[in-house]
Amino acid sequence: MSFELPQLPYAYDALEPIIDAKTMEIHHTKHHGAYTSKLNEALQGTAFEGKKIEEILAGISSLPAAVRNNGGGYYNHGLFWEIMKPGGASEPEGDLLKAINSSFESFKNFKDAFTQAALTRFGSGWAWLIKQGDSLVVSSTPNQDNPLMDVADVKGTPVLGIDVWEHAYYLKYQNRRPEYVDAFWNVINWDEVAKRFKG
Ligand code: MN3
Repeated sequence: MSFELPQLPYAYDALEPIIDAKTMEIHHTKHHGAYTSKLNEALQGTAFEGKKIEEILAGISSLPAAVRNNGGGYYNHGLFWEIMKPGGASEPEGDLLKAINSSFESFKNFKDAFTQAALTRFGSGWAWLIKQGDSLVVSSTPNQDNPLMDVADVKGTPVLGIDVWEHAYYLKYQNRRPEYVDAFWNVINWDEVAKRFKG
C-alpha cells in the first residue's frame, strides 16, 4: 500500500487570477507528485511503511530526513489544495469564528498574526493556523515541516496553511510574497477549515 497524489478538487485555472493555472499545474503535478513518490520510496523497508500519514508525522524524529521532507510535502500540499476554493468566502462563520475571536480577540488580529507568520518565515516554509484543544494559535515551520511532527516547535492540528515556498507564487508574483499572501485570503475555503477545526 502506498500514498497516491490526490486529485485537485478544482481545475488548474480555477483560482485565477489569485493563483495562475501554470503555477497550480506545476505545483500539483511536479512538486506534490515528487513528494508523494519520494515518500513512498523513503518509507520502503521502514517500520512505518503502510501506516497513516498522521502516524508517520507524529514519529518523524525517528525517521530519515527523506521521510520528513517528503512526508511533510505530501501532507501539507493535500491540505493546501483543500483549504482553497474559487471565490472563497472572505471570513469564517459559526464556531470557527467564535474560536478565532476568543483566541485572537478579532478576525483582524488573527489575519495580521497569520500574515506576519507567512512574511517572516525566512526562506521556504509554511504558516499555519493550528488547533490546540478548543483554542487556536498561529505558527510557521521551515521547509516541509508541519505542526503534526513531533519535532515541531508548536504542535497541534493544522486547520489552515499557506505555502510560502517561492514555487507557490514566483511565476506570478516573483519576489512579492506580501502580495501573494494578501491575495490568498480571497481563495480560502472556510467551510473546509471549519471542518478541520471541528475534527
Ligand atoms: Mn509547495
